[in-house]
Amino acid sequence: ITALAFVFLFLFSCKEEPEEDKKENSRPPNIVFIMTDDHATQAISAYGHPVSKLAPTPNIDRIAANGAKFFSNFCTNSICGPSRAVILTGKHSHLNGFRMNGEVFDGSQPTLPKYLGKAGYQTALFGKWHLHGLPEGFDEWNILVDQGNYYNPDFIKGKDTTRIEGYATDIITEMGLQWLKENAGNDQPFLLMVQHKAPHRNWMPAPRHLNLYDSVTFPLPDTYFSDHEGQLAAQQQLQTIYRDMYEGHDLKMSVEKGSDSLRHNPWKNDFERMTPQQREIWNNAYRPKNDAFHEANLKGKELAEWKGQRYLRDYLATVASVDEGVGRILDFLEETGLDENTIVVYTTDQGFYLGEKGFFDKRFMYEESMAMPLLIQYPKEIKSGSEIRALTQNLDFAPTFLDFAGAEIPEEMQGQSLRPLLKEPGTGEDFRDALYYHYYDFPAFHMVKRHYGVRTHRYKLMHFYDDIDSWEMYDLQKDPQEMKNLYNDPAYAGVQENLHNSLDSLQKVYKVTDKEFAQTPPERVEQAYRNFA
Ligand code: SGN
Ligand code: CA
Repeated sequence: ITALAFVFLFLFSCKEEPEEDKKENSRPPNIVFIMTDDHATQAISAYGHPVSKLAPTPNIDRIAANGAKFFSNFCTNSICGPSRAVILTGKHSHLNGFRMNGEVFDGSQPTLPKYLGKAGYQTALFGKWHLHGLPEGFDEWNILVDQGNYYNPDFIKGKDTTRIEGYATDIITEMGLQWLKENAGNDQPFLLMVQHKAPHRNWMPAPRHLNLYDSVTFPLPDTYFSDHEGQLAAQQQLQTIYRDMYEGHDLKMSVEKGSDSLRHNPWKNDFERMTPQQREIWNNAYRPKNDAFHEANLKGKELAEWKGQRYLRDYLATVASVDEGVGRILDFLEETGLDENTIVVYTTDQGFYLGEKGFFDKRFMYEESMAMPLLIQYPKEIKSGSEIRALTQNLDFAPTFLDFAGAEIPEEMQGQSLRPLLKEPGTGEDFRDALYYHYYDFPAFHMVKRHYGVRTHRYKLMHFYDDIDSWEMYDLQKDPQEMKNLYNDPAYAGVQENLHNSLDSLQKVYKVTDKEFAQTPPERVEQAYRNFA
């Protein structure tokens, strides 16, 4: 009987598939890549951080529920343009040539859209580009000028620059949806990149979200008032919320009670480009809360905490429209049945601080800014609710997409396809034991020193160089907040030696040469400290 059942099963599984299904099943998957700018993992409720519980992201969380959530995904260089260049090339910054924001991306080099184009994909990109120079290799694109503005932003399409009235996040979502409506039904598979400005500085929420979190008190991190003991580079940064944020531009504080004029606001354009009607809605929302602030007459620690709250409320309110946009795209894919054969990715260009160590911004190799949220759904190959703990990086994105597309992964790409992990997450231990990181953007905004380092599952070693020479080492299991620098602690001598060896070998593997360790002339450093203070 068993044998008969087997024969039966065999015959059943050989049953001819209808032509249409066959075509659909053998067709490579579409890829919808949604990337925000500066979206902290702490602000995505699928990751369960206390802040995100008070400002949930139900739509972004759908991707985690439908597919996989990465717990140890990191960037190679925690800053905007460089992360984007790594994603496009699958190569570390020193090989793709875009080490820091001020540089210009060499668009003639091979990139993901070009490889996918050769593999028969149609490709499109909308929103933030920030690689100075125009996108190459995409069939269609429409990009924000430089960093982009939240209100009525300018977009570049071909040779034209056009101001589009409305709210950046909504406009970019709309562009993505419109493109899907017009092109997703074509014969070719597609890569669609939807790249938001939000929640980048200066955190201006949409009109409908201006009061969203006014009555919520967010937990500020235990490390909010850290004095950075044993952390020389952290002592010399300029990205402390209560010291370095601009009270007008960033915190939207008014000069006095009853006034709508902002305190220090060096880039007037963000507010001046609003329409009178938008500005009125804005002022009506902020005036009462600013007046209440003036009445409270806060000083010292209380003032620092008030600034932390204002920052978190605004930041998280800009996330709300991102989440709505993700919901609209997922709804569209589901309604059209496209979700079956589409890989949907949610990520951001790098992590961000929500007050940890007193910080905003990113750049450091500490966890909050090195980490990148990563959620991927693809019902055909990824089980819903998968959890992936392997050490992965943005370096792996391009190889992963090429793998799914059935295209060859070029030898020169330095990342690894995540496809095997997505199919079978396992413990992730054997995927990789160490990650390489290298940040170059100094002297620049926020004055975070140049540094490089290695992160393993448990430890981290980093070296800050250029105008300083300072090592830090952390035991992430015992000290996840990275507060106790263990470098040269005799109890960790063996660990330290292993990390040094691992760092040396990663630099060899990734072809890091001596020219990556340039020294900035001291006068330039001093000048920059004056400029950015
Ligand atoms: C702007 C921001 C900085 C930020 C950089 C880089 N200032 O200069 O705070 O670190 O961008 O950000 S702003 O007030 O003008 O927005 S990145 O995401 O593009 O790398
Ligand atoms: Ca960024």
